[in-house]
Amino acid sequence: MTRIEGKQVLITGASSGIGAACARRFAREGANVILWARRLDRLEQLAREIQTAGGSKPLIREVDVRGRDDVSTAAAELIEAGAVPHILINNAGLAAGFDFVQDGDPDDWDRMIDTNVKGLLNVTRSLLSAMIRLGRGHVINIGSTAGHMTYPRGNVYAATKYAVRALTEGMNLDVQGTPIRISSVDPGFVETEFSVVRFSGNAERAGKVYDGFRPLSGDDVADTVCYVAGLPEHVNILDVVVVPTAQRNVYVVDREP
Ligand code: NDP
Ligand code: 8X3
Repeated sequence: MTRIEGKQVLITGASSGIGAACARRFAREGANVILWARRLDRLEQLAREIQTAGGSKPLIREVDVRGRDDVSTAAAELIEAGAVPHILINNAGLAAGFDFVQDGDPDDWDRMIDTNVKGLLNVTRSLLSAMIRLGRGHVINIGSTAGHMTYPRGNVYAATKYAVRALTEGMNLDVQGTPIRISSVDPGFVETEFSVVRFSGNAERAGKVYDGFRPLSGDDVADTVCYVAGLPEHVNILDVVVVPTAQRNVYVVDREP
């Protein structure tokens, strides 16, 4: 029996990439996973896959983390049903565009700030009080190496991930006096749909981001998240940075020619 078995684990942005990998991994560990994202068809497919592999039936719901009312309603339903997550993985996020600030599209800025920062706040605020009332809970924020160092054209995306780092620190202070744990897992390059989304569906351009080296997979990050979540309750990893071996800092990468 692992420390994860039987726990309720809410994963935002579970329809793809790191979130979907966490869903599969936590379900395999015996957790009851609760999966939120905007693409319900993807969640339905993932839920079927998890059940076929022997996992418990996931609770799925179409939730846009930017919609404060929608998030509150979805969270209230979980609380009402006695399904307050033991573990909340704040993963939903994106990069939109790759421009200098002077050329940037303010709509891209809004999407990133509204999702990566305000979305994370919406979800956390809707559930943290219930976790505190129950005297248990672990919030794991998915940050980024871009929350530790910026890179050319990374401006607003990096700013959102710096904000996630500040929120991890701040939330940890906010739960002072409770047994709640707040952690951050900060990956470097992970090959998911992230770059396809950033480049508005241009898969060829997205693929070039990972040319000449072996990036992390969603499963690699899920391993780290699972490790952080599975530690004894008196142990908390505040922040872990996980990168491909070839990645030397946020933008220096050993690439095969
Ligand atoms: P993907 O694009 O593969 O997955 C992003 C997920 O976020 C999708 O499931 C998407 O679901 C969901 N999402 C996006 N916007 C919203 C929204 N408004 N409401 C709810 N869900 C939303 O990328 P990754 O798996 O790589 O990204 C996951 C997290 O990891 C992000 O926070 C990202 O910043 C972070 N990260 C990624 C790295 C990488 O190199 N890939 C490195 C470091 C951090 P849907 O569209 O169905 O709503
Ligand atoms: C995503 C990492 O460097 O591709 O957080 O922007 S990067």
